[in-house]
Amino acid sequence: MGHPDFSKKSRSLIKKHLTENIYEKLRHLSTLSGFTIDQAIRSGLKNPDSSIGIYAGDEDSYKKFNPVLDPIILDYHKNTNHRVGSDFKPLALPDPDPAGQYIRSTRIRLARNLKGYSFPCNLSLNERQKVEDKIINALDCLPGDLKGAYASFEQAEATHLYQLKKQNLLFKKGDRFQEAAGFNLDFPRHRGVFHSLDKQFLVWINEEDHLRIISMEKSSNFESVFNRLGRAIDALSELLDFAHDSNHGFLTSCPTNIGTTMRAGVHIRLEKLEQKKELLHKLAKQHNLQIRGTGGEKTQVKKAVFDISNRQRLGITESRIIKTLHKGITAMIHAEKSL
Ligand code: ADP
Ligand code: DAR
Repeated sequence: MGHPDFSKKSRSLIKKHLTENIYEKLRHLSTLSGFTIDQAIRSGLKNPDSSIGIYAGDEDSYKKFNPVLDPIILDYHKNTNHRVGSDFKPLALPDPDPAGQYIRSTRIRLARNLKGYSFPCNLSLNERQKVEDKIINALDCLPGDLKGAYASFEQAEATHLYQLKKQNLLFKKGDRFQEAAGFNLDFPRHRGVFHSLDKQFLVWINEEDHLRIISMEKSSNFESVFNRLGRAIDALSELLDFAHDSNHGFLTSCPTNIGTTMRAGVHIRLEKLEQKKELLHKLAKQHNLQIRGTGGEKTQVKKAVFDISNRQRLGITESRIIKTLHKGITAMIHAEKSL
């Protein structure tokens, strides 16, 4: 097979950076788990509107395919390395919306993959079960307010799953980008959601990464949400080994998430700024924030409620991300009040 035939309409980074020379270099290679470049780019080939178009099938993908992954990482992150340590030192931050006029909820998530296992788009059923079992055993050891229950998509009581769904705490089957990449193989087998008793701490198992570690509150209390996540990742890091390298930081299925893997965001109602989109986008750009709909990635904004989160994940510490978000959201609330 010659060079992959990306659609003329495609503007993806994989199309931009997978030159004929690089493809010739990579086409006969496979990673330690047998994953190939052709498997990695399935999604970008099938979905011309992909922004990235490639997913890693294991940690070795970042070594074997680095001739194309590194240019993509530089293009997306404007940086190629994550030579900063992790920083989850507890923060003291003033509440940016103490009267609760604007911010509906605050959510911070991390992605992690277990060292030595294929990533979710490249997992056999047997391996996926081993990943699920390993993570559940670690979650059983969490202390204090992180203690909770696991809702397996296959075995949990329907009422339990229904309750979690109603509270928007479950994840759905992968979208068409993830479907084309192989993330939905055997769905919903060996997938599920762990939640603390107060439902402010969640772990999604075998979604786009082995773990999506989430701290969230229907509040604007950045300090409480961040400090809970810090306690959780410190505990889980004692129990599990995560895929990581000194250059890229923590390794994820999608190259957009490497480094800290952190997306910290709020759902915030900004009725006046919705009528002044150019000002809203100017403020987002100034503070290096991204805007999406509240229904998840690539969804539309509804009723002037925006999902606003950090853009930078690589080459920055976790506490710097929160401080950046805090400063940007404070500026947006100030602008909203002054309109
Ligand atoms: P991520 O990649 O961080 O998981 P998505 O935008 O795909 O981001 O969101 C995943 C799910 O989490 C969606 O159902 C979305 O509604 C929910 N979510 C994201 N941010 C928040 C938030 N600040 N408050 C409440 N729910 C949120
Ligand atoms: N939809 C894929 C991935 C974009 C980044 N989002 C993730 N990883 N969920 C694309 O190439 O557009």
